[in-house]
Parts: sequence; structure tokens; C-alpha cells
Amino acid sequence: MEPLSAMKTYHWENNTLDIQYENGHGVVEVLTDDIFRIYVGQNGEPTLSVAVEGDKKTPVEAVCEASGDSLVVRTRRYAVSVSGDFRIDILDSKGNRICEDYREERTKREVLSDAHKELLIAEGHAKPEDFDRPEHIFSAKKMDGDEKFYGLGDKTGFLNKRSYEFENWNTDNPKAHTEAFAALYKSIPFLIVLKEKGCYGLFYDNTYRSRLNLGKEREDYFFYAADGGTLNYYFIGGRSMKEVVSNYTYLTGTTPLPQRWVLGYHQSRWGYDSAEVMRTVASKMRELEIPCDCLHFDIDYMEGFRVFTWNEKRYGEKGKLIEELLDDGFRSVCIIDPGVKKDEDYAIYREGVENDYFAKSPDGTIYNNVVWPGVVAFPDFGNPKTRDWWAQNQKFLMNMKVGGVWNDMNEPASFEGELPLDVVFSDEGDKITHEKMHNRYGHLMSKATYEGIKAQTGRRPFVITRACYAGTQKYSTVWTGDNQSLWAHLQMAIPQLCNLGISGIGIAGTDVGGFGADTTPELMARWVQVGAVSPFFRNHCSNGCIHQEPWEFPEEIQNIYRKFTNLRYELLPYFYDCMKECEETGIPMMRPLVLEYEHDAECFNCNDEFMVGDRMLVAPVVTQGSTKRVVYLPEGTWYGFEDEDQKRYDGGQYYLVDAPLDTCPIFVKEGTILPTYAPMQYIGETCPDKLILRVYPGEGSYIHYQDNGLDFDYRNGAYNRYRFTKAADGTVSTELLHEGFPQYGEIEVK
Ligand code: MIG
Repeated sequence: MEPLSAMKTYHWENNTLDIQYENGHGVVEVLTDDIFRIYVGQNGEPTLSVAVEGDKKTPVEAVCEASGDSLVVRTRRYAVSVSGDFRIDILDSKGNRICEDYREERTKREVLSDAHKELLIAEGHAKPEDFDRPEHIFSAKKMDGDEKFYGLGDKTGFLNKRSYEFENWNTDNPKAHTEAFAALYKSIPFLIVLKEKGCYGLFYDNTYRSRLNLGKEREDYFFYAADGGTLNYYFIGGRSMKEVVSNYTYLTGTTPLPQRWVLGYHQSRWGYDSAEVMRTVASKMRELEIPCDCLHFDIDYMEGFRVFTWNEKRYGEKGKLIEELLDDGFRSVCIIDPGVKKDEDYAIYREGVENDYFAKSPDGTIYNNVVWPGVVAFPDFGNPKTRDWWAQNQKFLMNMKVGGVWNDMNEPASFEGELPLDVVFSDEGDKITHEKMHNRYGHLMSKATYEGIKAQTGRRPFVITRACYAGTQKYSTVWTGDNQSLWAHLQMAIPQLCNLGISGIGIAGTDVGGFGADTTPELMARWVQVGAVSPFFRNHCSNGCIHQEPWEFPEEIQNIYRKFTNLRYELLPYFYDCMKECEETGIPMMRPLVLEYEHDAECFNCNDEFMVGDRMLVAPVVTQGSTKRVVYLPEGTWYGFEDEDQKRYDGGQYYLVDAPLDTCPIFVKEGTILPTYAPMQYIGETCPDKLILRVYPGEGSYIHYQDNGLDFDYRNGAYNRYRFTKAADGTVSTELLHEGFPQYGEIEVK
């Protein structure tokens, strides 16, 4: 990419500044007072976005004026100053230069000499392409020095991404994920920059392989580089970090409200390989009185791993087991991989071939690779007809009353090496190659799945995906893929889920207990404590690892398991309220402390605590053997959540608290009113008749939301909204702000 130079003319119309240069054109488009789209048209224009759907342009007042040799586009909140060479500086309303293009000469650090690179290649520890990645697109921004970086989806490591480089290229790497990993399953090129002068986001909307180097190369700039496509990004402002997150989800969509039971407990394992095993798991959950709403069917349930088939030999007559489980209050979720087995006797494959639904090699033949079923073809989800077909295929599962669909292996992963970059897919009506398709594959598969389920059931679809791109939250929840039963992975779960949340993904979870490797009783107990208060709560592990269902552990651990799963169900109405807030504002249920307290330096790098909603702080133990921990409580007054005597803590300081194995330190803010349910074994389709308000010292108010927890009737007004207010004398009053659903029979104050 050569810099635009020698401005010729410019045009300002419809809040869009279009500047012609000798060698291309540059565009600054005002979408809202806070959001600007900036792109460079050089060797082609940016193509249709998969992340941003519909017209996001609002009719705000904006002006464009010449100032010296720059052009300045102004809204109420920001001024975008464009200099003669299309360098961009963004100023806030106080005139602070909050985001500036880096203008000095770039100086790479040469870490490895050429001779060393050759040695590494010879040794087999590196490939030539690991060095000097292409930089078809490059854009560097100046660093002031106090930047903290957040977001980027599911990247490994710590909350603050400063001094690291990450890559956007959906990757299934079976090794234990560490902070040295550049990429995992998801690519969300959305970066949040927090510094003294303010907070803003940058969303680089380009699905080619790309990188974000966040002060690793040099401390005075950070950069974005991509292998292809165009430089096409959004500056996303806001008066707070929360507004930046909200604005990002305005652009890419928020997480829709899930069915209520989705927030219950899920039990899974790769290797529940018969109806008998499924029944045993179900009955043991009930026997142990550990609440559970959902069982997951991994790949074993299919006929030879053929998607949309059912193995009757092992799982009995199609649909029967699912109904049986439903009668006992268990939903079933079935896994679906994208690869379709190459088999002339298999209807799905034949339909795909006949209708041209599969990705092709450049020579026009169907491209094949190997996955679980053996040789497979890959649906071309960029083709709307393929998506319709895939949506229709969900009928197979929906007719059996399956409750949700789990989309795995959609990076896409393949056993015989990654798909070559030149495999041909569609981009709606156009043709593109795998280079551009890769990072959108999981997104489009999820979209097709969501639309199929929605059309066939009328319910809020429950989709879980491993791979995704920016904006996937509109269609799917996620899990963080193949973690391992390692303390380091329990530790990483917190920053990873928090960063996913502020990258728009409102419902995310880790495999509780760890997927690979063997868990320990203590690790399991601590992981359940985190899982129980994270958005998606599922115990899942790999075939070949020791079993980690609750009954596999000593009674002490089972009791802890029960205690925290019960807590989960008690708090369901609070979590559901958080989900409603997330649908409306994009602010996730599980939040890093910095999202609530962005001016408190103690929160910038807080990796082992998180907020649930805006009034509950969780400080779990995530190190082996610890029974005490240091807890930071931000400003304000806090109370111990579980304390019988409601112990008071003054915020803005650190405490050393007791946390024996059966305890997870949780705190709530002064004046908190928490909506809770009485204990239950599963929530299913019900909305309990009784709401119990758990109140803490101090005055406060709380908005609570109630609906049927199943379908979209709430969008036509079928919901209640209550405001509970606690006065200084301790009395709690209830106001009904909206009525559209049968009210609770009883609201008890505790
Ligand atoms: O290569 O379906 O991440 O959750 O149990 C393994 C079997 C394929 C990977 C998923 C995991 C799932 C497993 N799958």
C-alpha cells in the first residue's frame, strides 16, 4: 500500500468527505456523532461488510471545512482532521488529539538475523512465511505512552494487550494456549484504546489475515497490517469505555436475548456415545440434585459423522431420546460440523453437489479435505443459496425438538492441512478465495444456523460457535474452544471472557473443568465457581481425558459443585436482566473492572476479578492451593454477598479475604437489590411465580425485566418491567413500568 499523496480535489456531500489523490481516493464518512468510517480506495473499493449489516448512518449535523492544508470534518463530539497525504488525526470536543496517525519513519526491531531465520527454518521450527509477513495494508497510530489495549475477542493472555502482537486468522491449535499464541479460533479486529485523554475504539473491517501490533514493535506507535483487502476502519468514540462498547455494538449488532434456560447449567463430554450413557448422565444429575437444563451431544450421535443424521443403533429411534430427556427437563444441543462427507449415497452430499453448494478448487472441481467423516466437501456459506439450504437442514434437528445447535470446526479446521488460500468461495454474488473467506466462514455458518432455527421454531435460536468474526453475536453464542485442565487456563478464562464481552460477544463460556488434559478435584471446584457466574456455563471435556462430571469427585467437591450451581439458578433473574441490558446497550453481563471504573488505575490490569452486571464483583481463587486472596474493591461501599451479617467494606483499597475451597469471594455494592429465584432442578420453559429480592444496606433502586423466556413476543410488548426502590428506612416499593406479561404471584423481600 503506497500512501495517498498529492490531493487533487475533494467532495463533501451527505456527510461524506471523498478526497481524490494522484494514486487513489480516501473517504471519511460520518455515521453518528461518535462513529466515523475511514477508508482508502486504491486497488479497488472495500466490499460488502459481513459484520455491519444495514445502513448505520444517522442524520447528524456535520460540517467540513478547510483549515490550512487540512480538511476538517466536525460533529458535536469529534473533529477529524485530514492532512494533504490522507493522514488522519481525531480531536475530541475539548481539542485533545485523541487518536493520531503516526508520521515518523517506522523502525522495525530486527530480532533475528537472516542467518538465524534460515537456521530456524532448517530445524523445522519455522516456515519462511513466519517472517516478514506481507503488509499489503498498513496503518500506524501514535502512542502517547499511557495506552491500555482491550478487546480483540478471544485472544490469549491478559486483559491488557499492550506490548503484544496478535493475529486475526481463525486457528484451531491443539496445544495448550498461552500468551505467546498470536491467534485462536475467533477474529474480531476491534481494539479499545484507553488512555488519560479518553477512550476510543478502532474496528478494522477486513476479513483477510491481519495483525495488530500493540506497542510491541516500538513503544511510540501501534499498527494494523493485513495481507489483503483495503484499509477500511471505523473510529468509534464515546464519553466512556462503556459508550465505546455500546457504539461498537450499534455498528455490529448486540447479542439478542437468549431463551431463559440457556443461562442454566449445561453438561457435556465428547464420548457420551449411546442413549444409555445420555440417560445415565441425566438421571445422575437429578439424583445428585445438581440443577441442569441441557445435555450436549458431541459428534458420536451421527451416522459416521455425517451431519444431519442420527445413529439409531447407538441412540435409538430418531427423536425418542430427545423427547424423553425433555420430559425430564433436559434440552439437547447437537453438534454440527461444516464438513459434509463425500458419499454418493448420502442425500446431503448429493444435494450439495447437484446445487453447486460446495467450495471449489481453482480448476472448478469440488475441493476436498479430511475431517471426522473422512473425505469431505465444505459448504460455501458465502453463497446465499448455500446458507438457505443449511438453514433448511436445521429442520432435521428441530423436528426432533433439539434445543440448540453447536457449530464446531468452522475455522474451518481440516486434518490434511489448512485449506489452500486459492480455494474458491462466494461473497454473495461475487467470487472470492479462501484468503478472504477464512475469517468469515464460522460467522456465515452461524448466521445460516440462526436463521434456520428462527424460521422453523419461532423461538430465540440457541447457537454456539467456535469460530467467528466481528458481529457474530447477532447470531450465536461462543465458547473458547479446546482449553485444557490447567490452572493457567482457569486464570486466562477471566480476561478472555471479559475481552470477548467488550468485543460484542455477550454470551461466552469456557469448557468448565478444562477440555484437554486431566482435571483435579480442586481445579474443578474453582472452575465451577467461575463458570457459575459467567454467561455460558458448561462442563465439557475431551474423549480420552478423565471424566469430570460432578459425581466423579469426592463428596466435598460434589457439595461445592451443587452449592455454586444452585447459586447460578438463584441468580438467574439477575443474569437474565443483564442479558436484556446487553441486548439493549451491548454492555455484557461479565465485565472487566476497568469497564466500570476506567479512571481507577488499579483496574487497568485486573486479571483475576470481574463484574457481573454493574453491582456484583467476583474475586475467585484461581491458583492451586490458595485459601486466601487479595481482593481490590473499587470506590464506593461494598458488602460481602454471602455474609450472614453483611460485612461492610470501604472501596478504593485492597483486602486479604478468606476463600477456603467452598468459597468464592463475591461482593455487592451498597444499595443493591438482587432479584433471585428459589432453588430448582431446572428452569425449562417456566418463569417462576415467585421472585425473591435480596437486599443489602443502603438506598437504591433496580429495574427488573420479565417475559416468557422463549420466543420473540417480548418484541411486541409481552413483558413486564418493574422498578424496585429501597428507601432509607429499609422498605422496598415496587412500581410496574411496563405491563404485558402475567406478573409474579409473589415478590418477597429478604
Ligand atoms: O477435534 O467434536 O472444540 O469441543 O468435543 C475435536 C469433538 C473436535 C473440537 C471441539 C470440542 C469437541 C470435539 N471437537
